[in-house]
Amino acid sequence: MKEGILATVADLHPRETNEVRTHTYNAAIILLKENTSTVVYNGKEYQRTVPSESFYTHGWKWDSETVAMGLIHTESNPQRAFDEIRAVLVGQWDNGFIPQIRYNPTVKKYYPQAEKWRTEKVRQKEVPTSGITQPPILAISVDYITQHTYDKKEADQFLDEVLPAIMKNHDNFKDTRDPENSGLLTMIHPWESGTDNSPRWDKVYKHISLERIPQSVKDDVDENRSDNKLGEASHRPTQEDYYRFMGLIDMYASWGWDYEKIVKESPFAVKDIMFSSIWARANDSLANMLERRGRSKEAEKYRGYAEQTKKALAATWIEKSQQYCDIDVSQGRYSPIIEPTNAMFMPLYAGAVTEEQLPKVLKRLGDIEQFWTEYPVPTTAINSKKFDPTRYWRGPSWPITNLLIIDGLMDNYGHNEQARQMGEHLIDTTLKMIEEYGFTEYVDPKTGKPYGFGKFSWPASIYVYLTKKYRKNVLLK
Ligand code: 9WN
Repeated sequence: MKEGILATVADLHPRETNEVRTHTYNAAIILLKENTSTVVYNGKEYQRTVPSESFYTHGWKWDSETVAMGLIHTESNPQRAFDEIRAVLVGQWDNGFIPQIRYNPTVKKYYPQAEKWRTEKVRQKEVPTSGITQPPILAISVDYITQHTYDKKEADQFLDEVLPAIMKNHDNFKDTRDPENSGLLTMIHPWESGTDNSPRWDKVYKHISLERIPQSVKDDVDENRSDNKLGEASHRPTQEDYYRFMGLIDMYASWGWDYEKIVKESPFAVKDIMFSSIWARANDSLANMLERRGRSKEAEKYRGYAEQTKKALAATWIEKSQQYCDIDVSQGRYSPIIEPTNAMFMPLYAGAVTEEQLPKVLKRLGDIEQFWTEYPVPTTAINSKKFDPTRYWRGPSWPITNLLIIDGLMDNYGHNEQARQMGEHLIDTTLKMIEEYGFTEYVDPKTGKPYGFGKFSWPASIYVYLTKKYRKNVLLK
């Protein structure tokens, strides 16, 4: 077996590789079943996958949307995948907004609990939700699962059922998060990005002074925060991060979740390149689905959004720093954020990388001093002062962000030999980290050591998805 960076599971004897893959694949399917939870809203039962029974016992938006892309490949095709999406949509507010968390009223393990958000006046009465959202993978997921549904008629019926809600959601994103029509979406809470304590937000935190966060909020965090007790505190966001997370929630709740005001006046408002890259691809997916249903006039609008966002993403490239960048737009600012994180590779997922930018992006991704580690892709470059191999989104490699980079390289740039080879390598290393260490939340990018909460649904569903999409031939009967 080869040593070092090129050693992947594919270097094993082929039979052995197939056995490892088949074993992990089967274990993934079992875990997805175990993490299925039934929740009752409006007297109706909904089946959904919780991220992890150890802590995340409710429904999370972007987790469920990605999990559905794995579930479609299980024997329950298409039922469980469709249910997963229905269980996301049941929490949609009247204005089209889809919240990050749909709470299960019977479970209390997670902090913050439902009542902290004070969303009663704006959400569906029977579905307790948070007041912020998460990356817009919904349309990408529904496009994928309906293309992999065995029965085309069933797929079409499902599309007709959910397309109005998806369009409403995209219209809400466009109206509330891009009022200036820049093509890039504004996200207003670190949790919305899905990469909670990423160094990308450090600079923006300077506008949220800890002294001005109400003492009652800090006391509540000190007393009730549970992630750092159920999990290892030194791997989680810091207490100051949590004061800011909860301080923002308290402020927005006191503003009645008025998004016009929040986007304009919040001290935390960022044009996020990862969020926006997903947004661009999601609009292409939505346009594809509408076209498939013969609704080409409506498709044009979302295709237009996708094109606009791709151009806007390409324009965030800063030659001097050799990267795309987020932009702090809080309270009228317009200040690029330069941090060496894996968010800079997300325009690949959108198909926004220009021909001229592509070799530069690949060079950065393939640099063993920065991102091309033994278990890539670290969330923060390993040569950055801020790199921390175990602290959540400040260093570890996560299967979800790998998936976005892999699909970006393979679907959009697969015609480029180097991009394709890097994509192939990333598929193998992502599968390998799961094969070696199980379904853990994230891993140390240098050693592959597992961290975070265990028995996690994301790696399980991503394992199924990547295997079925890229490595189908390795599965043994
Ligand atoms: C807050 C569920 C979620 C993921 C996020 C991840 C983490 C929550 C938390 O867990 O965030 O949303 O409390 O830590 O950062 O991406 O969706 O898996």
